[in-house]
Amino acid sequence: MAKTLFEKIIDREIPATIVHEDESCVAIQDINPGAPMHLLLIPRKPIPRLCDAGPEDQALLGHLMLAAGKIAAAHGYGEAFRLVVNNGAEAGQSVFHLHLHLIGGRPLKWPPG
Ligand code: D5M
Repeated sequence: MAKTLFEKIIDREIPATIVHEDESCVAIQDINPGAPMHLLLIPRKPIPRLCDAGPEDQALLGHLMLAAGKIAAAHGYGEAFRLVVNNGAEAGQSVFHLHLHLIGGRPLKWPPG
């Protein structure tokens, strides 16, 4: 299987600004930020979409959520941030390696577009 874009970033084959790394995920700055903080939390495991995750991924998904809160706090936005997962092309997903958008630092409207 060809590596995903995010696997190449994790493997340092493509440059990115890495702001967090642990045994199961990496967080990078989004190349096209939509807010003062716009990070992508990427599991090392290349699950294409959230709907492709299985019961074996339960701990990993929980890890991503908890890591997101800690990373938001480390960036000064621990009390006000948003997590977004685009699942599928029709929902706006463009990179088919599961990732959580972690957004903060400006007022956020609801519902998103
Ligand atoms: O989100 C995919 C996100 O990935 C989108 O916000 C742009 C970002 N992106 C694309 N290429 C790069 C690189 N090279 N570095 C950092 N960020 C990148 P989605 O939910 O799939 O639309």
